[in-house]
Amino acid sequence: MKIQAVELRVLKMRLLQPFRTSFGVQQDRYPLLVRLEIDGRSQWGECVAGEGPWYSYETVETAWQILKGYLVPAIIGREVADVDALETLFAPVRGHHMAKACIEMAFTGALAEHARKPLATFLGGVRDRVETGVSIGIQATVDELLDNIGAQLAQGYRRIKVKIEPGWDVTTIAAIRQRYPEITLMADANCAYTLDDAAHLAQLDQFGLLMLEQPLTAGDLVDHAALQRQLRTPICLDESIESAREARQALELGSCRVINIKPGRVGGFAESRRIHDLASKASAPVWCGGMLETGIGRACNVALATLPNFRLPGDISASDRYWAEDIVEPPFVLQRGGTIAVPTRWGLGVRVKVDLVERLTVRRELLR
Ligand code: NPG
Repeated sequence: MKIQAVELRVLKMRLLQPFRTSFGVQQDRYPLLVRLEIDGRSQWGECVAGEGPWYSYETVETAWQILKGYLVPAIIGREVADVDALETLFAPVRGHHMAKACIEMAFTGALAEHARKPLATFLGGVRDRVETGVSIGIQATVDELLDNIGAQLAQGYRRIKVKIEPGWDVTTIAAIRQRYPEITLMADANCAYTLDDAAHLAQLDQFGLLMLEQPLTAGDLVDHAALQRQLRTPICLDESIESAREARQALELGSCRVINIKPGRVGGFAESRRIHDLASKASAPVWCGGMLETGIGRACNVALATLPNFRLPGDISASDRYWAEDIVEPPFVLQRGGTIAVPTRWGLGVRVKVDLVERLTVRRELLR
């Protein structure tokens, strides 16, 4: 597989609703897309880095710089036989897993297409639809949140994740449980607490949450282990798990009982697979998170979520949850039982609407 050229683009896309987390509010998304030219064909990938260094130290700007300065020069004009070879070429660059992941995923899409298989089948997936939940940002009032949850349930979503932060946690979750006693519910703190909040967070145990996601700061596996010992609610780690190494350490230390795998966060599909297998061995379920992706990243997430140990619904909502018009065809739609169908065409499985991408592009560079 010869990588002849790589195009980088940043798009500007307006989210249908602003998304508020403990990091702040997001209204516009600036997805960084890569297009690999391999054997005369285009393969698209999406980088999940955010606009600022809140969720991760990586940003759209740093990813662009690392891609242009280091990762693309390492592969351009080269025969790259497989993902192992690609990972070896990227290994000298420390970290920057989001920048690496978009190339790795596009390259894997090319391999799947070459093998004449849908991405999910190529990765070893075992299902033709994936269960999906929805992630609801922090709202202005509890009533608004309750109405929003009602609307998502009416649409067919089966698992509700709400964002929490100090001041918007125990009483908010109590109100949700009172209105919706039976729903599958979880909370995501995006690193907003410290171990000093353990007794406060333990009050969440009474609400039967599916899990509490990333309560403490990202690098802190030791304090997460101490917190997990004080909670009945399973802790799920997201920001803390940048690669299989942290996954192994977290499982060994007891820092979590569940892992959120985002292929775009951990360096791509191969590293996701390693985390998936480690968790499987430790009898810890995994699920696929989301980063407000366009249909390109979503197609990757859907494919990954077909692996056997993805046993919990993902943050892989339908395209119309995010965008007035997605940049892929067909868009992802919510189907019976709160599921999304896995594309069956070879490779990525969806067609990129190049004209629309062109119109949304705010920055572009072709590297040869
Ligand atoms: O549906 O894609 C989605 C969003 C899911 O809540 C979600 N993502 O912390 O997992 C997260 C959160 C997030 C989104 C974080 C964007 C950072 C940026």
